[in-house]
Amino acid sequence: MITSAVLAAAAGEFQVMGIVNVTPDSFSDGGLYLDRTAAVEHGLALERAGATLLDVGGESTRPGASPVPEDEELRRVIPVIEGLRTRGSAAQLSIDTSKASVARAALTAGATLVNDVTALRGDPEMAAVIADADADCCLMHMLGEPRTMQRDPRYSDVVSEVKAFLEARLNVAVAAGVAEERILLDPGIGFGKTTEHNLALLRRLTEIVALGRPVVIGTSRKSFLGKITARPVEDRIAATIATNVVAYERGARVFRVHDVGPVHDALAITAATVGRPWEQTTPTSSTMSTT
Ligand code: PMM
Repeated sequence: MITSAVLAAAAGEFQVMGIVNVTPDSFSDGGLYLDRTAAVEHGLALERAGATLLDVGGESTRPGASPVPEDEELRRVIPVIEGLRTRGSAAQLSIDTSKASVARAALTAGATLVNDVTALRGDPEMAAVIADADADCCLMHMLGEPRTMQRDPRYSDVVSEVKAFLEARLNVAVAAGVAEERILLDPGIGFGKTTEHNLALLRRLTEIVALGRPVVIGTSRKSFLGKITARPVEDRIAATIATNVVAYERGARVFRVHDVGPVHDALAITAATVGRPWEQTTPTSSTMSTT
């Protein structure tokens, strides 16, 4: 069954969005899943670990990254979306792109969500592609562009400015024919933001949640976690979990992460404790008895 992130998030559940980067240069997993089969297997493994959404991306947006030509991006992502569908993935598939042509091809291949880090500013045709397909979309805040965004970003009040931006982009999307109930919003952790900016957005996330659309949060392994903990990128799971739990408690409902299993479990406990009535689930495997 294909679940909709928007509908599930609206119902108060959380969704873990597993990251499937088909790129040579993403900051934490670049080059690992460039091969189509490896990327599909990785996506299926993330699904088994608890992801109900898989975000397939063929262009790195890490600070300093250069744009990828359209044909190369298509060559990377479309076979992975087709492969996930062929292999019976039940997850909702998301395409992480700012190019309308890539989004259109991905939607045809089986994706139903467009994750656009430019919030429809990157390609004038993007809104129409999403509206025509009646797809879900995620609009993210970014100050500047990936090549230069971490060069001294400044705000007078980062939370108010990100909120105003997201509200304006929500209005643009709706005016262009995208159904409001299909839109998710993301403050864009790490996209033109210092550590203090990222922390302020997490601390005051309820102000973004107040816009009334499900909020997506992407902190996974990001450099501000390394700045605070002094841990390298491969050793930031605990920090990633902490930020996602805080974000859930402040109202975020979709969590974009690399380490799906640990984050899923942390959110399941958080949701059971502070989010909604607990329902018993049967453990899939058990190696020891617990009391
Ligand atoms: N972060 C990255 C890429 N895409 N999309 C959304 N909606 N939110 C994010 O925070 C986000 C994103 C960069 O992380 P990666 O290079 O590990 O994919």
